[in-house]
Amino acid sequence: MSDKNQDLENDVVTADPKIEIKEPSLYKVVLNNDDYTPMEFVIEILQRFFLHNVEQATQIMLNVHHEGKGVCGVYTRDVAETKVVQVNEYSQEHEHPLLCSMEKA
Ligand code: TYC
Repeated sequence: MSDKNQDLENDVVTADPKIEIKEPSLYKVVLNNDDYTPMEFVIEILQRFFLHNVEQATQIMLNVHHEGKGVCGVYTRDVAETKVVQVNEYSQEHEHPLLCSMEKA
């Protein structure tokens, strides 16, 4: 089985028993805390890449700051991978050590 097919795992029952549909696996995109990235920059990331409003973004940032990590959003694998790359590139361009990663949901 290919890697991508392992991402299809949740059976969906259809009217026709011969037809088996699998839903894609979901992944959490996670922000990790650090001591140097400005809080305002993290809030900007959460608005720019995850479309949170400023209140949601502030809450998620503070949760990461206090708990060590936090979920920005849940996506299919390709979307999650793209967001991780975009956030890490944007943080590097701005010379902040902010780290974004993903975990199976
Ligand atoms: N801990 C950082 C500070 O005090 C803020 C921060 C929050 C950094 C969330 C990263 O994912 C993060 N400036």
